[in-house]
Amino acid sequence: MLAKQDKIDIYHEMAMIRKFEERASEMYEQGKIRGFLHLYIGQEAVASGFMWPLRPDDYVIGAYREHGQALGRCATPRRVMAELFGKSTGVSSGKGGSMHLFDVDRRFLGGTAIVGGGLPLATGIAFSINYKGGDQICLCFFGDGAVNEGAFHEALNIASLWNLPILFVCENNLYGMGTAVERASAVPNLYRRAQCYSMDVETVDGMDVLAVHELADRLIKQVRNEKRPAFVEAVTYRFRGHSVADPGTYRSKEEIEDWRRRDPIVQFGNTLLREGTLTPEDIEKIQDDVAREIDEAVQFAEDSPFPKPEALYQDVYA
Ligand SMILES: Cc1ncc(C[n+]2csc(CCOP(=O)(O)OP(=O)(O)O)c2C)c(N)n1
Ligand SMILES: [Mg+2]
Repeated sequence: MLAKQDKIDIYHEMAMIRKFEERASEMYEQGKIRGFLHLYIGQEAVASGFMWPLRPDDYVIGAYREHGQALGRCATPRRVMAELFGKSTGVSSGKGGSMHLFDVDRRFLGGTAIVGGGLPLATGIAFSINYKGGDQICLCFFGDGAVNEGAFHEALNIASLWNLPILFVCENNLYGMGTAVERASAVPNLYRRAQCYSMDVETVDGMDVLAVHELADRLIKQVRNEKRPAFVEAVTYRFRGHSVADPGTYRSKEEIEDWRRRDPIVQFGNTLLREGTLTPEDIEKIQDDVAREIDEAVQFAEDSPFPKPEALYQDVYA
């Protein structure tokens, strides 16, 4: 059970992630952010619900739609925004950008642009946890598109065979770029793809943060205690295009509207109002606080310098 303050903090975090993404989209249109920008809007309940029960010494791996996950893992909005701007104060010193957020202090080890590329990394991290006799876990996020990559199958096979402490979280937002899951996957119930590797599998409504949190809390404890991998298919939806450059002609207006009615932040806000945890004034104040916090993050990014040319040779692994 979540304490009252935890619920308020989770609501604040989800509202902050949403506002961050909306402002990032504006900054992209103004040419302040370049390259790819994949927004997480609509999927906030997955990042917040899964991240909340983690310990600070656990590890997290994301894919390339990972702003929400990096922010949920306590990377401050100012350092993530600065990274999107390519500034030296960013989480990856301005050399990673949107798809390569990395925060070693918070054990957020990417941000990977290669679809499915995070899964073998998670396997290696979990192997190192066992090798060193630790009791951390690795939480590994990826999209529905990754399930059809060879790396997915190699990683799940080894994780199960070697009893690795990984919680695999597939964010099934029903599309990989413009391709619907049922057009890409012979078995569209993605949890069934993991079931054949002899691990516990679950599905969850990825628009309901309380349901996500309850499941995450239970499975994180299970993975930690049993030192066995587990798999979750969180069914969710991205309200925007694949990237900000996507006109999104492959989805109907009705479908998008249907999912928007299940907006995870609005739903959670309504629950908190109904149970008396928050008043409408509290919600308004949280929204104002979040807007200020993100304004400050944008200002910080604007004011920060670009990396110096000599920084090209720093942080290079050889
Ligand atoms: C190995 C590889 N193949 C193809 C691509 C091109 N690509 C970029 S995103 C994407 C779709 C991935 O969809 P999904 O995993 O469902 O993530 P979502 O965008 O829905 O979050 C593809 C095919 C890539 N980045 N890496
Ligand atoms: Mg997808």
